[in-house]
Amino acid sequence: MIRPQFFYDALAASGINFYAGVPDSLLKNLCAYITDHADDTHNIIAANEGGAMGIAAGHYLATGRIPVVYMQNSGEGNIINPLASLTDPDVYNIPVLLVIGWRGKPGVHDEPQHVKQGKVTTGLLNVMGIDYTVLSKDEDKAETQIKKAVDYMQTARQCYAFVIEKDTFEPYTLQNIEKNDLALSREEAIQTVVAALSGKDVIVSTTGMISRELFEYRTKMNQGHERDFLTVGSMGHASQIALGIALDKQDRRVWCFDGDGASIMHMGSMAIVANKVPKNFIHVVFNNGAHDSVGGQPTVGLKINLPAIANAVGYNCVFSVETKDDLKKLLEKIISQEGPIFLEVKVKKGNRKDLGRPTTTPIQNKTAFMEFLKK
Ligand SMILES: Cc1ncc(C[n+]2csc(CCOP(=O)(O)OP(=O)(O)O)c2C)c(N)n1
Repeated sequence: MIRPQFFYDALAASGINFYAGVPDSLLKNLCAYITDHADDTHNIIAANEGGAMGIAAGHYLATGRIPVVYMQNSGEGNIINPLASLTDPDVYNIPVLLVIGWRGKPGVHDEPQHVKQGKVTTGLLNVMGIDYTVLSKDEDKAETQIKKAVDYMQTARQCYAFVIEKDTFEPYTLQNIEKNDLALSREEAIQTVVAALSGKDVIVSTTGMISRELFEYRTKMNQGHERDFLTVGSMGHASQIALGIALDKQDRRVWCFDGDGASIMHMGSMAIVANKVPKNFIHVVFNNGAHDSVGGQPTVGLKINLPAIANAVGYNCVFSVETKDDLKKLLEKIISQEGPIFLEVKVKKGNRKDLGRPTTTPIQNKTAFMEFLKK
């Protein structure tokens, strides 16, 4: 394994000290090191990976220096457009060093949402004409790779990618943890909301721990899983899936269980929800101000006023709560209100250490959910 400090220092020695990206579990130790060592103007946690490419390109335009964009390979989809129409030699020819966590690498067991992306990770780079290498876990070899990559980017002015396998970086514990003083846990908040639902209601839940906690609660309560569409991938799109359902199934309430990171990733979607005025739509954002599921790196979630944004784009009613009692009272009240409703539940960071993963496959989930919707 290589030390995050070694990688960071090796890039700094080549004049590379600007980072933008979206955190990833495979890059958790590197992201933590960057968060602790680069100041706020040199490490921007972006709304999504495409946005990170834009920030990086802007840095290059302003300084002439090569920036780094870090991401999970699931973010590759979000960077295809900027790669093709911004940084490519056929357009502006801007060099960016991509650091891509390789979830779902063929031969390495991973969750279903990573399998396809893992298979196409390097193929997508090939098709986009991005030269890449798998970063070595040996520091001497990695140093040679870094020198080669920097030489290439400086000469050709083109992007280059380091693809990062599992266990490439040594452990590093984040020191600058942004603590919030909230008391309610996300899991308790999820359970409180689910307990208030009627038997006809359905939930579309977002990527990461939110779906996992929802799944475990249903198991614990012997409720079955057919009312929940667990959006295990497609980060940031749960509200649009819920909208598609709500528009057709107007006799049911459709709840979207979102994260702050996910809702901010494609925030424009809120405007589309509000504009369609689905009366049966309730958007719940469990806001812990962090990308909790991949290491707890900060989002801007608790620094912005999400309900005010929902209000401004036209949700029918918006609420924010942070205690279990207030959440319970509010749920009794909103049951009789027309949507689209936006409910922010401010929660503390962290999860149960023994939290499991869904034991049904995505196809089983889809089939059961569609059957339930027909009833
Ligand atoms: C496009 C994309 N980028 C990055 C990821 C990796 N990822 C999975 S969950 C997650 C964090 C989600 O944060 P949030 O929505 O705030 O929910 P929390 O984990 O805090 O409950 C990230 C970044 C992903 N799955 N997809």
